[in-house]
Parts: sequence; C-alpha cells; structure tokens
Amino acid sequence: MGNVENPVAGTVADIQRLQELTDGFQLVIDALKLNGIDTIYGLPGIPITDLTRRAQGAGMRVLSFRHEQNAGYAASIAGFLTQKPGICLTVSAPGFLNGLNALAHATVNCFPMILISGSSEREVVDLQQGDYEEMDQLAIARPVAKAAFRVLHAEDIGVGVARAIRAAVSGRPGGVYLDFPAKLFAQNIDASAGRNSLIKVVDAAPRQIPAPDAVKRALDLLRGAKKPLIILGKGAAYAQADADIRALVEKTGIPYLPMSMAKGLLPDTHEQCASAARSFVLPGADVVMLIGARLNWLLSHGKGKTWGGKGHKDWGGQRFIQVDISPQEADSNVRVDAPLVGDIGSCVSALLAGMGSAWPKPPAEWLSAVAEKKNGNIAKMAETLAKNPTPMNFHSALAVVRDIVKANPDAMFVNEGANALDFTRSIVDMYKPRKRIDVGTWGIMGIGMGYCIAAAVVTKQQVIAIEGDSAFGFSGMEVETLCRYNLPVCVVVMNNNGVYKGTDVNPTGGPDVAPTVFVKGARYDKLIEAFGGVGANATTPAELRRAMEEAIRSRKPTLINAVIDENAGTESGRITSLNPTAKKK
Ligand SMILES: Cc1ncc(C[n+]2csc(CCOP(=O)(O)OP(=O)(O)O)c2C)c(N)n1
Ligand SMILES: [Mg+2]
Repeated sequence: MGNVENPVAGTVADIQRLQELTDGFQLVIDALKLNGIDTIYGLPGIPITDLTRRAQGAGMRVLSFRHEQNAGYAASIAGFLTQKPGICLTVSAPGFLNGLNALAHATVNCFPMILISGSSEREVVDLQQGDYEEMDQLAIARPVAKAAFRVLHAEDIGVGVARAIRAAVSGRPGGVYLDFPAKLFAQNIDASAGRNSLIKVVDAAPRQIPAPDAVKRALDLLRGAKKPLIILGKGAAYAQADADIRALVEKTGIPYLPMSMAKGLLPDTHEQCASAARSFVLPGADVVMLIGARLNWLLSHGKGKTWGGKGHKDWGGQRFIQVDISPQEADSNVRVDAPLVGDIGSCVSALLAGMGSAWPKPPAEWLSAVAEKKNGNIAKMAETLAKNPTPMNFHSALAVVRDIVKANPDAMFVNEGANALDFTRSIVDMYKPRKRIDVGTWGIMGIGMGYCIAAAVVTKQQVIAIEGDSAFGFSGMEVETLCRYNLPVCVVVMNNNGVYKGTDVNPTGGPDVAPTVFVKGARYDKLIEAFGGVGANATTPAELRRAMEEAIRSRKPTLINAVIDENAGTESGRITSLNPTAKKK
C-alpha cells in the first residue's frame, strides 16, 4: 500500500500492471483453448503439475492417468476420432519417455497428436551438468515425430502451439512433440501482448484437391478391370467422408475389403463386403483401388503368395490405384499405375463425379465367384460359432460378443491381443464407421485402456473392449482410471492363461514356468473391484452374455474375466509366418 498522505505515483499503476500480467502456464492454456482443444490426457509432476491444475480450473477436461503411455495412446486415438490433435501432457525425462511410445505410434498410424512435455533447464541439460531429470528430449523425440518444437519464451507459446497443431493435422497426420522447459511456465509477460501473441489456426488441415487427369487415369483403369477390388484403410475411416465412400463403393458394385479399423465404414454385413473371401480376392483381383490403405506388411506389401505371386517377393500381376494424401506413398512396395493424391474426401467425391451415371458393374463371373467363396466361408464359420464346447473357447465367447455388438452398433469397440485380436476381427461384425479401434499399424499391445478411456470421453458412448490377458496387462492399472471417472466401459479379458496360449512348458523341467505362461486361473475381475467397479467371472457363453448385457445396461465400469480354453490359441495368432521360430517348427 502506498502512503495515503503522500500517495506515491505509480503504486496503483503497479498493482494494475501486475494484474495485467500473464504467464507461461496461462498462455499454454489460452493457446490450446483458442484452437478448440478442450481435453488433456496426462500425468502430473514437475514441472507441469500447476499446468494440469490451472487447465482444469480454466474449464478444460484434464484426465489423469496412471502411466504416461496410456495417456499418450488415449491422446492418439482421440486425434483419430476427432481430427483434432489429442494432447498428452507429461513430466520430463522418464514421463516424456513413457509418452514417447505413443508419439511414435501416432506418427506410424497417422493420428494427429501432440505430446507436450516439461523439460529441465536448457543450459544445464546442454552442458550435461546433471540436472533433475536431465535429457535432451527434443533430439530424442525428433526421429519418431512428424515434427518437434521447443519454446523458450512465453511470447512464442502461441506460435509453438499453432505450428504443432498444423503439423499434427495437415497432410498426412502424425505425432508432434512440443518441448516446454520448466522456466517457460513461470515467465510473466504483459497480458495484452500475450493475447496478441496467440494464433487461432485457420484451415489447419486444408483440403487437397486431386488433379483431374489423375482422377481420369484412375477411373479408366478401374473401368477396364475384369476382377476389381477396393481396399478401405484406416485413412478412409479417419477422413469422415463416410457417405461418399459408401456411395462410391455401391455405385461401382466392386467387392471391397475393409482393413481392421475401416470395418464398419460400410456394415460388415454389406453384400459387397469380401472380408470372408480375403484369401480369394487378393490373389484373384486384377485391379485394386486402395483408399487410405498402405501396402505395408498388413497387406503383405502388395506382393508374394498372398497376392498370387510365385515366391514371397513376386508380384501377383495386380495393377494398383492408390488414393492417398501423401504423394510419397505410391510405389513404396510395388508399382502403382494410378496414384491419386489428395485428401480422401476430395478424392472420393472427384471419383464419384467422374464416374458419371453409366458406370458398368463388374463382370458377373467375378462377383459370383467372390460371393460363392464368401458364403461358403461364412457358413463354415457359422457352424463353428454354434458349438458350445467346455471349456469355452475364442469362438463360443466371440459368438456372444458378436450378438452384443450387433445389438449395440453405436458402442465403441477396442481390441488387442494375438488370438484375442485376430479371431475377434474376423468374427465380430462392425456396423458403423470408426467404432473399431485396435492395435493398428505396429500390432502393439498396450493400447487397451488408454483407447477405452479416450473413446468413452470423446464419444460418450458405451465402450466394449476385447482384450487378450497378456495385452490387458500392459495397461491394466488404468482400470482405476475407468472407475475414477466412472466411464461406461466393459472390458472382457479373454483369459487363456498366457501369451497365445497357456500350455507351454519349461523344457528344463525347472521351477520357472515357460515365458509365455501366466498364473493359471487368474481372476482379473477382482482387479476392478478394488476400485469400486463391477467384476464378473464368466466360464460359459451364457455367463458372458449376462455379464456384458448387465454392463451395458448399467453403464458401470466393468471387467469380465472370460475363462478361455488354454489350448485354444495359436502361436502369434494369425501372423505365425512372421515368427522366425515358428517357421522352423
Ligand atoms: C508392446 C508389445 N510387446 C510385445 C508384443 C508381442 N506380442 C504380440 S501379441 C502378444 C500378447 C498375446 O497374448 P494375449 O494378449 O493373451 O492374446 P492371446 O493370443 O493369448 O489371445 C505379445 C506379447 C507386442 N505386440 N507389443
Ligand atoms: Mg492370452
């Protein structure tokens, strides 16, 4: 307080000036909010604890996790579902490294995500003087990120956040790293200068219109095909061009294969869906149109025996049309005769416009051959699903899950494991776009609970997760998070006592069990009960059905331990051929 008798000029002004200051914490929050980002997935600690508090205080949803990897996976899939970058917030070095896995995952899967990590003092880190959690995080993030930035001055927070958003969502989306050293947060600057330094990103993911000659080239190739095939990838799901994609597929009359996370773009029960005839249509097709799908390992690189090639590297003779946002994607594995570069929505609508009204249906022989193969396989599968063996196996359990998803087509569906993944993907039909989210490009374990949390938070829908018992373990502690936020998530652990199966033995006869084997008869359902969630043990399809129906009715966080025959799985699930040891067997 100034002297009342002789008020010092400037005292009041000083106070006012103080009130008009802002700081780094506030500017980060303001920059995110200005760009419509309202949720943070993170884990508090030095130097970002106050950022989590103040973000919550400023009305953002701040979801706190038990491990940064799970927060990161949550952020990555939130990005996929919303086309806005999902934000993961971590502490320095170890927290950053825990989040890094998810950042790499986002980049590889083309999900927009921003990993924001606090970091230690630059001058100490750079001289390697042994600071608290010392690490050159920016350098470490760069190789696995689409872009990586560091902000040193509060005035630059607006630019840093804007660049991160643009990099994450434009072109082919990916993971972006944003490094905020501890000192940044407490920096004070004039509030109006701060406000003026913020940037509301305009047209962050601009449409990329395909060239007319490229559209014509693609349509000419497709029109001349005798045995055409369309493959929909998760890029097509990301694009949110659902009506046009469906119209394109239906107007062409061409059989289509959805990649795992593209299931439901058209209902899996659609008559043109060729999933049940995959091993027939891939080698059989003469022209293949890829829409937002890359010819990576998941499609056997577009060559080899899967595609009818003689040897494992031989071309099967297919000609490819590739619709992709990245001009570098074509020819990555085999020749692409008609690359169509642009955003999926713009490309698909250009294709539709170019098709005109007199598009010829594919030759009837091809359609009937595909239908015959498909119906045969579906009938065979129906027989297997109708069995009710004791103990329960993957098929009899998944027959129940299939019914439940059919009855709840709006539910989000999370899936990871090996057999628990592969059987589920082929047995459980999806009916709507972007409902199925799973292990993605790398086939990683650990996405489970992070995906469940983000899916519930973003969509507000019921979430159903089908988890291998090994897969679940990677993020299992987050059942506490499910309970803490009271999320409508029903986790089903397909418990076959181990990785792939529970029957391996230690060849030495020693006391350790085999590396793939877990505690027999574990009760995963007890875990969630510790936090007030609902646990259920299911040894029969009827028990599983009852427990899942109750979970969906109550919307309570629920974990069902589904006891599966420990003999039921195969090594590596459906990718045994990639396993060098299994090959020798
Ligand atoms: C991060 C990570 N670590 C390890 C693996 C190797 N891996 C592939 S599937 C799998 C677990 C399979 O067991 P489970 O989840 O129980 O499925 P099941 O086949 O038994 O149904 C593991 C460990 C991986 N894919 N990702
Ligand atoms: Mg298992």
